[in-house]
Amino acid sequence: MTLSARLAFWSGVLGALAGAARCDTVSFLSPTTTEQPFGSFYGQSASDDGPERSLPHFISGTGVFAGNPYAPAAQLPFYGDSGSALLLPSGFWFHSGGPSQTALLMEIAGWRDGNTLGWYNTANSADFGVIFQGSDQANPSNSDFTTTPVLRSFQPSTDWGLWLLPNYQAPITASAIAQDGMLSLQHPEQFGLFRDDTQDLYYIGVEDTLVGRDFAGGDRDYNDMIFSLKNTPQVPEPSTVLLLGTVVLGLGLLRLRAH
Ligand SMILES: [Ca+2]
Ligand SMILES: [Ca+2]
Repeated sequence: MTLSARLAFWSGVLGALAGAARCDTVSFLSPTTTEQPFGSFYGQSASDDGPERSLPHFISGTGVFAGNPYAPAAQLPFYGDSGSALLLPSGFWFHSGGPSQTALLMEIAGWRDGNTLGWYNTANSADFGVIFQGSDQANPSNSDFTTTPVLRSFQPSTDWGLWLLPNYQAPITASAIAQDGMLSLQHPEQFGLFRDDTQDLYYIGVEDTLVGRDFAGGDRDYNDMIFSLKNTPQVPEPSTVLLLGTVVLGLGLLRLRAH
């Protein structure tokens, strides 16, 4: 084998390993949940806060968010249930290797001083962490949309979801999350989940008053908290690496014999 052929071979092997490392990082209760085109459902949202300040405006960098350097300014797809006329978001959770990086980008909410966001272990909701405290503020006020991102890094469990405790001022407890929290698995309609595939980055908007599965509650502008999220893909299981290594070694031995 020539040197260039060897390099091509090993870069192929490394590429295969990297591909194995990039596990799917979001899962849904409903198997029909897929990426939906921008413009349907969330794209038609109005807002009680005033015109042109709902989540889709932030995603597309339009309305009051025009020129905001932290708005993705793209028509990103969102995750919804294509089996429903309402495009219901399905309960979702992440599967990742951590740590996760997040940036609070916007809060337009009467409860912006109290809304608290965190992660929880989907196998045990007593295992949880706070991501953004109520006192964290990305923009100065409900009428000043200048973003100064609040950056956070956290190490969640392997399978984890998001919770929001609306206007919660007391120390966070597991029972408060279970009783009062809006969990991504039980209340997926509180979260708008968008994904920028080019950067493996999620943009998530939260509604801090109960929307309900009939979408009759809240004003559904999903701008009460807007943040980006980047997860670390889970590394392959040691057994997978061992198997791939054995295959590579076997291929090498076969090549040696062929010579
Ligand atoms: Ca806040
Ligand atoms: Ca709202």
